[in-house]
Amino acid sequence: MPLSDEDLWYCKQNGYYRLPNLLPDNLVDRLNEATDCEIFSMREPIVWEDTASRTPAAVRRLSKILDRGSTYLEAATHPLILDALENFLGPNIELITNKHNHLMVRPPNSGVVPWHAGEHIYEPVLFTALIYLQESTIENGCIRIVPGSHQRPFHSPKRYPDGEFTRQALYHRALPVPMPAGGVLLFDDRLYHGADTNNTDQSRRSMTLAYRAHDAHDVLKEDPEKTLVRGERIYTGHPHPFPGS
Ligand SMILES: O=C(O)CCC(=O)C(=O)O
Repeated sequence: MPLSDEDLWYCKQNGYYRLPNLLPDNLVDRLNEATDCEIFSMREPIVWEDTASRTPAAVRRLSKILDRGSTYLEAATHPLILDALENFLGPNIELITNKHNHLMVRPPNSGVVPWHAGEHIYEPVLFTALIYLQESTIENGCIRIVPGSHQRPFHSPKRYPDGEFTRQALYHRALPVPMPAGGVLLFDDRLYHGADTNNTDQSRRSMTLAYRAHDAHDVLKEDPEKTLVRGERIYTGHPHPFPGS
């Protein structure tokens, strides 16, 4: 569904969009069941909270989530998400498999995600989707974003040295974004974001995925790290010979 001009203006200025509708409960339940199995079987690749204790309770992140069963791809290509992405990326959308493509498990006491921007300011290409399998709250360390920071000057880095971000004016402009289970948050991957410690006794699961517009100037159409999820891989640059020449 196309966003109103005002919503589109607001989201482009601020760099994020929170979908008004939730994914269906049945899909969220199936994602959680699949994730229980992945955690229990400790199937690599995994990022551990603590590499000294490789137990299901120490699984911080399941990597390569799109290789772990069709339910994850079903979520990643859900029409609610692709319809919303069309507002920012246009009609030809690719899902990227060599960026993000993971599920944050964030078990109890899971440590912070340090402040960072996913892409350099001169790479306005990727949109990130966070798909929530469980509710995300201030207490369990929900994501914090700096609205508008995707339009910062070129010289600001993707990451600041340890602890330095919290001394920047940017940090004081950050907002927490609590989300319900089944909620989806889209943001320009250049936006500064980070997440706090999970101070509860439950996990806080969310999938992190990256999307981009099929590039009008991509002459090579088949890239194994890009899956076309909507539209077509058309060349819209200058045709040669130019019609009528
Ligand atoms: O919500 C989180 O824990 C962090 C999300 C994030 O920044 C990521 O997955 O790259």
